[in-house]
Amino acid sequence: MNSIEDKTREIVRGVCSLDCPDQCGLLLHKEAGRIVKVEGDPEHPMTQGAICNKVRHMTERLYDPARLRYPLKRTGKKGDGTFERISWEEAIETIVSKWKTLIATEGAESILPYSFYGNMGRIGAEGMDRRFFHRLGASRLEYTICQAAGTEGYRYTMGGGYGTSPEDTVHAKLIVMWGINAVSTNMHQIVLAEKARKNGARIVVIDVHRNRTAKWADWFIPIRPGTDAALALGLMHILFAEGMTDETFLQTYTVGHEKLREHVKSYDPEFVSSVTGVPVEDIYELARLYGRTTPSFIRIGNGIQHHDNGGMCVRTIACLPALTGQWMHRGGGAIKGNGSYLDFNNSALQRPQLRKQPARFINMNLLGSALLELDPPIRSLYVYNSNPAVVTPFAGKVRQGLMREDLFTVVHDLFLTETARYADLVLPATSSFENHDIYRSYWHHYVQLQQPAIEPYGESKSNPDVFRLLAQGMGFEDDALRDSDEDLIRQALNNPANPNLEGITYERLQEEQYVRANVRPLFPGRLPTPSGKIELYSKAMELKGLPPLPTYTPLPTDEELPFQFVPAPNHNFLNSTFSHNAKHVRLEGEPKLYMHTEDAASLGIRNGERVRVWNSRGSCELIASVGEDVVPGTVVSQGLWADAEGSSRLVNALTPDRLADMGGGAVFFSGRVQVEKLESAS
Ligand SMILES: Nc1nc2c(c(=O)[nH]1)N[C@H]1C(S)=C(S)[C@@H](COP(=O)(O)OP(=O)(O)OC[C@H]3O[C@@H](n4cnc5c(=O)[nH]c(N)nc54)[C@H](O)[C@@H]3O)O[C@H]1N2
Ligand SMILES: Nc1nc2c(c(=O)[nH]1)N[C@H]1C(S)=C(S)[C@@H](COP(=O)(O)OP(=O)(O)OC[C@H]3O[C@@H](n4cnc5c(=O)[nH]c(N)nc54)[C@H](O)[C@@H]3O)O[C@H]1N2
Ligand code: SF4
Ligand SMILES: [Mo]
Repeated sequence: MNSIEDKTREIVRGVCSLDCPDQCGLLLHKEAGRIVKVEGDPEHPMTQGAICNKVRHMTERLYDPARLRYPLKRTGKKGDGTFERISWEEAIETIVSKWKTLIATEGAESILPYSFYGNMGRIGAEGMDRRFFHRLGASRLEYTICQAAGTEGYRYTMGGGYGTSPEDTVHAKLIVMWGINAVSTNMHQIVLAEKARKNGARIVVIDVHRNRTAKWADWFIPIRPGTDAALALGLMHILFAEGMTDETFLQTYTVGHEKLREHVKSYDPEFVSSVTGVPVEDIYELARLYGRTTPSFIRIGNGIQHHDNGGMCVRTIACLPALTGQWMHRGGGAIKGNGSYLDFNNSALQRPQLRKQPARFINMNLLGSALLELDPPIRSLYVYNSNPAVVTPFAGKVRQGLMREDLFTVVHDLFLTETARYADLVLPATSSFENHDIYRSYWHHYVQLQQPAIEPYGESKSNPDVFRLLAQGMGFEDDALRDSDEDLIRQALNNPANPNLEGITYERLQEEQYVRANVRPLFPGRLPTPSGKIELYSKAMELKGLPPLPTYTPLPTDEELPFQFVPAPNHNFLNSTFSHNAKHVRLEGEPKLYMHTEDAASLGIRNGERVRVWNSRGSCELIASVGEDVVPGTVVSQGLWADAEGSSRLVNALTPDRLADMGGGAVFFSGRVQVEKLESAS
């Protein structure tokens, strides 16, 4: 059994459902049917009882007075947030009758589901929902907002989301955190790196911002945004030139190393320095440190791939460990994401064959244009597990789309988010602790189970439950739309195509809670690339019209404005989750804009003053934090803040909705802005 009982209280095991690589094991302390405390489970092999501050305060969110309890219908203007209570029967009937009419008049493609991973539970995020929308024939969403560009880039090099086993990284002697703020976003990688450091490892951080992770590192290398591929190529230049490569590994396990050797001759350290702003001596020092240290490990973050050239940047960095043969050493190599090791049976889970006709795909990063410009138009939007009015690029355009009177919008969430305020109908969602679901990390190798730990809050329902009701309302008779949560879990786990999951059954998860997939070292072995090897030269890229060798391409001109704007995540929120919860907002303080002293001085801006940040797309107001923590010419904000009365903190008002070089990815960090001082209150 996975519950420990005494007379008054109960502790049950749980999983953190947030979109975070660590996917911690939790202990949920219950009293009188409520969760009163959330702690880390010391028995979880990877997370070992440590959890972040955000989730330690999870009860503040679970029982926040603002949490939605019942379905709502809009009574005021779109965006006003005035609603009245209705019953679930009325809500489902309204949706079904609206959709039946739309399907009859304009076709099912006029309906667009919009979701992401606000809850990582697989059957809630990509199970019954996918089945339902396939059967409905709705337009199809491309899930590109997070890691799409980098995932595709990494795949060209390595064949999929396969990297170093995180537990092995304690053996590394050099750890490079490249474009990742792991102290905030992957805290157990920091725990492991700290152990490695005790054994003599050196920690290097490469970032545009001296963030929490950079402050903790042994060596922080500031770099200009969007230039990391040039730095990686400069390192390769030196590795080849100074004979620090592992020729046996290159011959045995890579393709294209001769071509790469020639190609990187043009990336000499002087040129690379002029592009990246990293001094020539530092480029040499880093190359020699990397070339002479074994095992060395690179944690590739999401920051570098949220740029126009992000896919190629990740593909390029992913080539580095091959040059020195790091994959042969325990703890050596790289992690971008490890999700592919734990692939569930997606076709059994999602049932694409329920779709009777092909439908158009819509890139989620282009939601604004999709709502405003598509022809034939989208007439209905169904949002769950996501808050697009805050998280999408060019969010002003998204909000303009959401204002359309003729757009029938349904939002299923735990809170009246900014997106929900534009909805015609709002449906209350259960929290993950009220649900039955399975989880797989995209960093460690454990599969985890969440069984309902508490009753649904108010009248809230889980995602699969709502889709089962909608299917019934639509009159869909398919068995697949009636499967229980447990059926879905069993079907997802049964994946003969992925031997790593062999032996991981529902029963075992019930008993053991955390089950490690049977992941083995990548080498010696064959990769799922076309050649079976690490592709330093990629034919597949060539066929797609991409440069087949790792290449640096400068960012395109966004706008002729002085600053590169990098609106990254913050410590106390998880994307926009927690931005509605007073406790977490207090912990985070104010939305800041980090600026270099010289830049601030040239604009007459002093530390702590309010500034307006703007470009042609929009504007927002932040508090200047002036110092030496960002490279000159770059300004950094942190966090996706909830709307505030009277001023805009919507950083995505400014971000471009161009697509990255690969995967249709988002380019949140490639926009340019101007900054100006607002009249100070004092
Ligand atoms: N506390 C917290 N944890 C989170 C999240 C959160 O919002 N808050 N979000 C979760 C999600 S969905 C994700 S995808 C991950 C993201 O977490 P990370 O992988 O850490 O990625 P980001 O935080 O987007 O960016 C990391 C760093 O990239 C830097 N950066 C930006 N541009 C460049 C560049 O051109 N070069 C270099 N070298 N650095 C650059 C930024 O300054 C930032 O410090 O975190 C997850 N965990
Ligand atoms: N400027 C800027 N913008 C960014 C980023 C950035 O770094 N900078 N990061 C981007 C990245 S990497 C990502 S992943 C996206 C994330 O964007 P989103 O996936 O939209 O993430 P959240 O803002 O956390 O919103 C998730 C919503 O789902 C709801 N939710 C949670 N559980 C459930 C459930 O079980 N059912 C239902 N129906 N709802 C639920 C939560 O209450 C919350 O409102 O943001 C992107 N936006
Ligand atoms: S948000 Fe991340 S670090 Fe925090 S408890 Fe969840 S999985 Fe662990
Ligand atoms: Mo993400």
